[in-house]
Amino acid sequence: MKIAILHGPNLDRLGQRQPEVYGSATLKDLEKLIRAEAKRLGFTVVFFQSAHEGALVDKIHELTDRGIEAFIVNFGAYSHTSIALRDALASADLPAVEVHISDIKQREKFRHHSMTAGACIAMISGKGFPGYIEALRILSRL
Ligand code: CA2
Repeated sequence: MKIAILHGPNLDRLGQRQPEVYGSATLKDLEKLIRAEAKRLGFTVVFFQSAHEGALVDKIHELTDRGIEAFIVNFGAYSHTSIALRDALASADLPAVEVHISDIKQREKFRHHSMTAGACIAMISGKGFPGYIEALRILSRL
């Protein structure tokens, strides 16, 4: 299975600030962890991060047209607001799992709802980096 892991704004800053919320490891460390588990499961993974909503929309369409088979997404703050990203995932019509490193339900009220999770088969929140491993395993069972 070919899976794309998409990250939204500020996630490229992981490990640099707020370690009490997001831990002290970097996005590169996270990619390494995901790659190792993906290899065990026989998955091919591609990574993309952008601070731009439209760039994420374009990437979902581009990857879909090139035959990607599933998505793992953490759109960061856009998760809470973006109908465009939700529509892009829905139009791809592929299994997607949303991951949040922090527990969005235990944080500020404006983070409690995810707009984009409605286009996903599952949402994992508050489990740190292992949440991405859980997402891979969910996809491996499909
Ligand atoms: O918990 C998550 O994974 C979030 O998607 C992270 C987003 C946040 O807006 C969501 O509500 C929950 C923000 C990522 C910001 O990452 C930072 C990394 C280093 C320093 C500061 C922020």
